[in-house]
Amino acid sequence: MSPSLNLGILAHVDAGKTSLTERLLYDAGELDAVGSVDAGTTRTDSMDVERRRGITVRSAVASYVADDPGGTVVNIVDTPGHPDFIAEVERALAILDGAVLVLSAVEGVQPQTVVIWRALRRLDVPTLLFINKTDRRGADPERVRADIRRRLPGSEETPVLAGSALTGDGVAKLAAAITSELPSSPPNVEAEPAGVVFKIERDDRGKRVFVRMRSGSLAVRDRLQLTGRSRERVTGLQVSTGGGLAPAKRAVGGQIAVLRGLDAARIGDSFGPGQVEVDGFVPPTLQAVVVPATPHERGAVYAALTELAEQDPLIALRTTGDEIAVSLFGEVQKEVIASLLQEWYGLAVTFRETTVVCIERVRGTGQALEQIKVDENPYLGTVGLRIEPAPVGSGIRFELEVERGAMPPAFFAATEEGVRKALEQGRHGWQVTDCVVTMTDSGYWARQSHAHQKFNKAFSSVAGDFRNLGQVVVTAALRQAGTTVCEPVDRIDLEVPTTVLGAVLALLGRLGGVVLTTHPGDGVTRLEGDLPATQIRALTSQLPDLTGGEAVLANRLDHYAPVTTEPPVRRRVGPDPADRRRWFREMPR
Ligand SMILES: Nc1nc2c(ncn2[C@@H]2O[C@H](COP(=O)(O)OP(=O)(O)OP(=O)(O)O)[C@@H](O)[C@H]2O)c(=O)[nH]1
Ligand SMILES: [Mg+2]
Repeated sequence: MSPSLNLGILAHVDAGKTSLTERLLYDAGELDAVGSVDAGTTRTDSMDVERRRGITVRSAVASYVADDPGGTVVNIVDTPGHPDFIAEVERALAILDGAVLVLSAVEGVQPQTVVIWRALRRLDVPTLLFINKTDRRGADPERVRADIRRRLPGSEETPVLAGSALTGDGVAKLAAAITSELPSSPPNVEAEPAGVVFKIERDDRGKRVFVRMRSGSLAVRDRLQLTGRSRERVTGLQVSTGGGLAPAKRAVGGQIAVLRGLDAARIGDSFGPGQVEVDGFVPPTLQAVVVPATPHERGAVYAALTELAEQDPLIALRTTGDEIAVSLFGEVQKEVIASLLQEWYGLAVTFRETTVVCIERVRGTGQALEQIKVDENPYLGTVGLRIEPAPVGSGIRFELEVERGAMPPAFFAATEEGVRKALEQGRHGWQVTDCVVTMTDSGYWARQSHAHQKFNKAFSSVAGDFRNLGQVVVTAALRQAGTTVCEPVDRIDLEVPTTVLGAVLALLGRLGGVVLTTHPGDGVTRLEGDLPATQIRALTSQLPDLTGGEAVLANRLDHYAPVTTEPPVRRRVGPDPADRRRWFREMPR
């Protein structure tokens, strides 16, 4: 069995990753003709939206057999370059033996080049650099080499090659370097089976789960337990060979396999020992509400988005009442989600404006009580709750100050459920977090159990009573306690030419940023600071002019901070438990 080399092709958007993948496949004899991104005919940009837009959205795998004595199977993972799809790159990083970082001979080092370079160094992935597009007018590989030495620390060691994906110039040398310079994974069958899920597709037969095998061997009919999921049987198996995916009896360490039968699988799931932890990228703090073109398709849109979220775990769905909101990295992602819903599910949607996702933190202590049959309480239950702030990052804790045996466990659980539901929308409509809710009072009417008497809801408490009371009481307590709306603040890492440092600092000041450190370098200054996430878009739109396109910005969520101006409000969906009388009228037992 041949060794495998799982090779990531990474770069800033448009540097030529997909074109280079196509050329490598062609040179290796995998393709009869070289496809073109511009004509929408490449192997790895296979989704309609990718072909139409000419950008890569999802990572794709294509393989060839290298011209080396071992007949190494090179599995190319062609990744997206647009920052909205950085999550795809993050997932790819966890499975690589090596990488080719592509640069344009005209544009040189671009912001995403630096972001990806840092991630590759952090994870110690052996990397070749390829300066592409040397055929283009304005190409200056020597300038780009100097740029690389200056802006990609550590690049003096892993080799820099140059050429053109379009003409094929220099690509044979790159192919040779891939096998001679980058380490491959020998077939590893002895150890315990281990692997990680890095991609999921769906077709009419169900999920296709892409796994990078780290060790051991896996066969059809084996039962596999992914961490945190139930054990499932592998019902189908393909492995990547030169020539693409082929049905196989077993997959072994080093290989990329596509498994069927694992219905519970999600991207990022793993099995067995020795997993690589990838961090450094962060969840999105933007969101937009998805509006179905026809209201009655809301259910279908929700179901479709749930499936998409499985393939892209960072499409986090939030539903509040009738509204479906998705979390986002940026505007292009909206367009891609809309296209996917149209193409795969025949559903037309639009998006409302993108907003940042705030949270609410509890300010003081508040307490409220509803008692059975007192003051118009229509529910057969007594619930008293106290809410108070808890340390940042601790989430919501529910505790009991009443005896655990005072009520059936289901009634406590229903109270907690109501509490958590109500805290999804605080006084300003944002998720309330970092608090402790303590149940101080409880009471219920026991189930009628006399002979000949059937269960009678009119005289017996049910879980619904406590779900409703939990919402009403915690909302009243929260009103007393008060909340502070907090907005996401990003940690920014910004590199600019030192000549324009003053202007950049002034801009950051105007946008409400705080500079924490500055590191002067060779002609450039790198600074770290904090900036409210709402201002990132303003920063990225003004930087190119200010810095002659020389700025390199990376940003990630750092913390939440109280908003200093008028707090943004998110429209409440559904009845407000703070309006007690109305709630009692509209939510009958
Ligand atoms: N002249 C020239 N154009 C190239 C070369 N390689 C790619 N291109 C063009 O550059 C554009 C982007 O190429 P892609 O291969 O889609 O780049 P990419 O890095 O995969 O882009 P994303 O996946 O969207 O980040 C297309 O118009 C290509 O035809 C090259 O070597 N020379
Ligand atoms: Mg591409």
